[in-house]
Order: sequence, then structure tokens, then C-alpha cells
Amino acid sequence: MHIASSTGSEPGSTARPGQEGDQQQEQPIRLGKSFRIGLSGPPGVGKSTFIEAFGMNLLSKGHRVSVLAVDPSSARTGGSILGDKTRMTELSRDTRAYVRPSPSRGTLGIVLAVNILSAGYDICLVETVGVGQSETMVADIVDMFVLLVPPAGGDELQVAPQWGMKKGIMELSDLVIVNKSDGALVDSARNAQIEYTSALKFVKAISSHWKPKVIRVSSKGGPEGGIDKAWDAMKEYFDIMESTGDLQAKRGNQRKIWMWRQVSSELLDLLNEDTQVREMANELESKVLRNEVMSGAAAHQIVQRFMKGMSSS
Ligand SMILES: Nc1nc2c(ncn2[C@@H]2O[C@H](COP(=O)(O)OP(=O)(O)OP(=O)(O)O)[C@@H](O)[C@H]2O)c(=O)[nH]1
Ligand SMILES: [Mg+2]
Repeated sequence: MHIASSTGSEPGSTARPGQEGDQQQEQPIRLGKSFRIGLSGPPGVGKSTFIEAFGMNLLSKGHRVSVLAVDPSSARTGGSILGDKTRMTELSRDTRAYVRPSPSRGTLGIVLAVNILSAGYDICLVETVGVGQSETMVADIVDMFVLLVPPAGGDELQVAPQWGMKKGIMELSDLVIVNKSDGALVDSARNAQIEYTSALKFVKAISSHWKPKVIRVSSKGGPEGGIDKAWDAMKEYFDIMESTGDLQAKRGNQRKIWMWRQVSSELLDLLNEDTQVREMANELESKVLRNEVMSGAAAHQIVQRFMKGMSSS
């Protein structure tokens, strides 16, 4: 990413006249696809609030921003994007940004959505709640994985600073942001920063060229809230990863991962469409439930049956 000063009226500039404010304009990111940043963290840590402030800040720098909220529960509950849109009011209204709800078509739908969003926007932010498997999945799609954590102790959610360690989510994180570093929470945010910094020392680095950082911000603190620091760290990461070739390698590996996920998903679809296999699988499922057949043996039988059907068709 070559960030250069721009007036907003140069070719390729995405800023609209009259919207630059006093912020220095930056060139859009031009690395094939956009810079994809995943943001995860426990419920209520302030992901949406951060994205609103951060997204507006990026727009003022001349970037085009898309936001995808990946909500693992959305298939069941109808999604919380309505809630997110009301939280990201400014960003949702701005024509230079695009806020999209969680795709319902499972994990591959998310990959597709991110690819589509990356086409028209040079920065794509993917929000995911740090519960369940969604963060691992998002980490396999994005260029940079950012973990938002609350100040240590005293937080209304009582999320321990070791939360990230317990969940193994630290191993995925390229940047840790302690949010809500404002008012009475500043001291505990500092403590969290210290604790996460030392915790990171025990985590194996993903890239030999990048050491994950821990910074503090207040998403509600306006220009004094440190949102710029967050972008500086992300920009630095992007530049290092790009210039060393690590980013291209990471994207290549991710494409490989998704190819195999697609293979598994298509095979499973085919298998489920086969009524004879389906019937047999139903029976075996009940037997496995009753512990009459070992799960591995049942799986083997299902696959064998499926392959027999394939070869005779
Ligand atoms: N003091 C303070 N409060 C914040 C900050 N950021 C967010 N909040 C508050 O924290 C609460 C949760 O914020 P959200 O942005 O909805 O959190 P979230 O992580 O997106 O939550 P989910 O999407 O439900 O997981 C809201 O009441 C915000 O106003 C901050 O920097 N400082
Ligand atoms: Mg949210």
C-alpha cells in the first residue's frame, strides 16, 4: 500500500469534493483486492462502535469502506444487522460506505460476500462476535485479524483479560485493541494493555516479519480517542506484509483452504442429495446415538455406500 498525499481530485481518488474536511487524503489501496480487516471480540466490547468511528475516519482519508457483519446466530435469529445499522448510523448513511448484513448461506456465502465487497471498496471490515467458530473462519478470509478486548476487570461484562488466551484467539490476532480506554476505565485499559502485551510474548508469531501489537483506544473519544493509532498500526502491518511477500503467501494459503472447504461442502451436498445414502445415514445416525455403532465405522459405511452409488451411475 502506497499511501501518498492526495487532494481528492486526482484520478482514482474516491473522495467526493467537499467531504475531505481537514484530513489529509490518502490513495486508495491497490493490491488486486482491498485490504480486508477482521474485527473480533466478546459481545459488547464495542466492535460496532469502533467500526463506526474507524470507518468514518477512513472515509475522511479518502478510502472507500465496506462492512460485513458476520453473525453466526443470524441464520437462526434473523440477525442483528438491524441493531448494527442503528449502531453504525453515520456509516450506514454515507454513500461512500456500504454496510452489509451477515450472509445466510453459511461459510462459503461469507467468502463470496467478502470477495464482492472487496471489488468496489478498498478497505473491507468484517465484524464477527468472538464466540464459536466464526473468528477462525474470518481469520481465514481476511488479511489482518484484529482482536478488540475490554479494559481489565471492572467491565460490565466481567470478561477476564485472559479471555483471548483461553479461547486461543490470541494466536489468530495481528493486533489487539483495548477499547473503552476513556473516563474511569483508562487505568484498567492500561492494565489490560500490559497484560495482553506480556501474554502475546507466549504466542507463536504468524509472520516472521510482524510482531502483534497492543494499543488502547476509545471508540467514543472522537479525534482524541486514538482511532488514528489503530489505522497507523494496520497500515504498518499491510506495508510490511505486502513488501515481504507474506501477504501474497497468506492469500494464496487462504485460497487453498477455501478450495478444500468448497470441495467438502460440494461433496456433502451430493451425498445428501442421494436418497439411498440419506436413508442409510439416518439409520446409522440413530445407531451412533445409541452407541451401537462407532462413529468412525458409520462414517466409513456412508462414504462407501455413496461411492458405490457414484460408480454405478
Ligand atoms: N465508554 C465507552 N463505551 C463504549 C466504547 N465503545 C463502545 N462502547 C459502548 O459499549 C456498548 C457495546 O457497544 P457495541 O459497539 O454495540 O459492541 P459490539 O462489540 O459491537 O457488540 P455485539 O455486536 O453485540 O457483540 C455500547 O453501549 C457502546 O456505547 C468506548 O470506546 N468507550
Ligand atoms: Mg456489534
